Amino acid sequence: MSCPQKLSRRFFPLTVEKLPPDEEKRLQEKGFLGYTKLVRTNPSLVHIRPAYADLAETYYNFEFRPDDTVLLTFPKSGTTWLSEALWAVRNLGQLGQADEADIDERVFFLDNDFLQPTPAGADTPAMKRFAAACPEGRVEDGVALQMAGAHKGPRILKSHLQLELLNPDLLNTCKVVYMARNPKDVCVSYFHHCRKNTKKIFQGEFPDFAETFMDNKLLFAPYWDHVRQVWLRRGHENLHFMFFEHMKRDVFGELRRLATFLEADLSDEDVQRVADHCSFGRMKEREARQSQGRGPLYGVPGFFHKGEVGGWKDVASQDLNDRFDNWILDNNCGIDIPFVYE
Ligand code: PPS
Repeated sequence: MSCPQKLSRRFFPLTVEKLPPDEEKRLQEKGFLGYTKLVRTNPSLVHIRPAYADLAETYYNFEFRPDDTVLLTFPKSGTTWLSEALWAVRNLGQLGQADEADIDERVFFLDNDFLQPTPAGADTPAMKRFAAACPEGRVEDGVALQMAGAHKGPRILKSHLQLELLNPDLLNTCKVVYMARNPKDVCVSYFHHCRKNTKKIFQGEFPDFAETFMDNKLLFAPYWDHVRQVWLRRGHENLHFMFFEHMKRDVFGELRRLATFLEADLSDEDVQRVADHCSFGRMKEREARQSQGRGPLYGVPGFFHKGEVGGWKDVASQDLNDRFDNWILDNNCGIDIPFVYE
């Protein structure tokens, strides 16, 4: 394997700027203590971790290939579930491998280069794999990006980046799957993720978290731009738009439609095997085994929290619910994405 040559690069059409100190201060006052620094794109105001600033153009130029399968999601929308399902559809003959390697070793998580950038010189198993795959690679050019670039494929790749921050040729190049989840449950799931994270990302209370979500100040926000950019392109032949709630209601039917989109020739028995492989119980069990001795998935003990629809009702007051409903009305007006809330 060798690293790809740098071809002529596209100009990244946005700038990336630091969050103004008063906004940072406001986040800290609300309880966002783990990641006190963020950057955001200008003008589209996507909030990202600082390491993104040096890699924005590289992400924008990341080359997709016709045999790639790309999963895009806003965080907490069922990324891990669908990653496992996509991997299983593509690897039905070797499902046992999922017990050996966690999901990020089987599916390339492109965002790792700014979410958990590898320190240069780190002596970790991931760095050893990087050195072997990209002997001339430079850590500062993105380990995950170069590892993915060096893989001969077919690849499964995932990202939480907005569609418009990725290569403009993406949809015309390969199959893209988008999974959306209703914003109320995304918000609750995101809250638990940040509260339980070993990096103590958020130490405040749910109402402050929800306000920050609605204010588009959370990492990867704004939520609506993320979903809207893909929803408006949902008729594209290379795009398959899915909902978390539909998977909950009819996992067999959704996986059957997914397999058809992927042109995977699966029998009913195969589809059922995929469904079983990525069931909540199986995934939770697998993660519990794999996290022993090296910490939980994404630093979140109990990452597989509930995996339900409607968890919002247990944490939000009537007042907060009303404000959320108004926010949804304002933002969904005109695009009418048919979210399911219970
Ligand atoms: S992340 O951190 O952005 O990658 O999180 P993401 O994987 O997108 O979303 C995590 C939520 O998905 C739930 N989940 C599942 N639900 C049902 N079935 C399966 N198999 C499954 N796998 C993951 C997970 O429990 C998180 O939701 P909550 O509501 O927090 O439990």
